[in-house]
Amino acid sequence: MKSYNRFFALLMTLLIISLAGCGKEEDVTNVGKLEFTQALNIPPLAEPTIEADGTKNFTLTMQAGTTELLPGKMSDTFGINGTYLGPTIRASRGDKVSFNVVNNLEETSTLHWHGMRLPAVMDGGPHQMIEAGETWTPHWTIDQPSATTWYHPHLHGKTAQHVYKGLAGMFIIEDEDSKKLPTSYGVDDIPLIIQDKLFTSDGQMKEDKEGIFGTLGDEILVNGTYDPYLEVTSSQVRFRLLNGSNARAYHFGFTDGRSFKLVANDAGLLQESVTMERLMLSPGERAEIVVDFKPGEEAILHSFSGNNGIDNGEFDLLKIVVASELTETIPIDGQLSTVPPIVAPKDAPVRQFKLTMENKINDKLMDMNRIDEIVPAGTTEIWEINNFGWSHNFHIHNAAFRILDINDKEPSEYERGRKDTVFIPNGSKVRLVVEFGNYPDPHVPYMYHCHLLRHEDEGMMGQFLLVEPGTESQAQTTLPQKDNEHNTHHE
Ligand SMILES: [Cu+2]
Repeated sequence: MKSYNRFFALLMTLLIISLAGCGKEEDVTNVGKLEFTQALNIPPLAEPTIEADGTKNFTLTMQAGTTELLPGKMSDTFGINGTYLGPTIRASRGDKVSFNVVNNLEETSTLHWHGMRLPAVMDGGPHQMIEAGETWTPHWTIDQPSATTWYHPHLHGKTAQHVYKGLAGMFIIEDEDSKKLPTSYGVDDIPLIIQDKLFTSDGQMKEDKEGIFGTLGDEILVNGTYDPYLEVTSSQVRFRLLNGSNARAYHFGFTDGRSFKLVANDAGLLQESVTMERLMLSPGERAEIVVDFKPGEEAILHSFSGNNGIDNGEFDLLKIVVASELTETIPIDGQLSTVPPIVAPKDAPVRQFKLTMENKINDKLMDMNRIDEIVPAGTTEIWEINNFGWSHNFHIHNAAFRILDINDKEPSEYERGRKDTVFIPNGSKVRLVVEFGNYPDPHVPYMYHCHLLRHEDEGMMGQFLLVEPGTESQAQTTLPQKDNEHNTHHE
């Protein structure tokens, strides 16, 4: 029965892709169109104020504005402390951090810390709404290995629109291990936020409300820069890749076929680097790569085409122009992460999740008042995800996981690190060993969901409570109609 369903799902997807394709999807490309004339924008590092107890306090102001995304054309955009995207936040493991998230938009939003281990009430999910004009003040202690994480709104039904308009930024966590790699921000440690866009002829961003996956653009912005180039001055550069797109997946590589070293998956460093030439990231996923450069050369970071419906098309992403004299850095060698891999305990509980054509999880659409799963805090479980629908992916809040197997086969070497978001190909079964954070709260749920933002907005999301182990049977399975939705205050 299962294999029949999978076969049927695969057949349907092929049919839809070929219909949707009809020349359009497959021909999408910007290759040959770019001249690489704009210096890549590097989002500024957010400057915290240090409170008496050492807490790093950051102010993030969400606002509307206009931005020259395409040369000579102004687009209506959203941004954080600016008109498009937000600053990069950098903090170290052990740091106490706090935020003033000011909503100067004319509408409600939220700000979610994707990849962060923190109490549910600080998570910035659909329940932590920030009304227009209000300020939300989350705070927590960073307690997880170094990683490239990010922040973006998570208002139910509006996530796609808010992220697409520009509300997103990178959040870098450092520890002793991450210092084995280049760390000079903007010099040899470069953030790359990749987003695809559809533009009207007068330069406004437009969303696709019709397609199966949501917006799949034909133009690319990197850190908000169109037609970008980057000058590098170091023999070895670490790039932090963030797929900040609504639906598109990228197969990263270089047009000259050069290899690079993958050093981190979403939620942390690998045990050792893996040399590779192509790397796929679906929406919300991150990776860190280290690339070697020779004096005076040029290289083009590119996305190659795939056949998953969300990755059709060829794109040049960034031209890298290498200086004639380079700072030599120590080659990456040996052990990177000293954090033990996530291991499933014997008799680890297994939960099953079924993704379907109607963008449902276990035959249900998201309900803000329904708790779908109750998980003992601090435990490690196996989550088995079976995809009978389109291409989807799966993100779990306040957790890190390791891919146990994909269709019963061990994952490739490059996808054995710590992750929080994973691509689930149509017709596949992916098993994850999930290590949950240890912040029990019987009242406020965390989310798990597809990170194709249209799917998420349409309800491809579930809610789980983390509770004190042993109290699972007493936990509530419904939430009061309106609570915990007014946790902000007027300034
Ligand atoms: Cu999906």
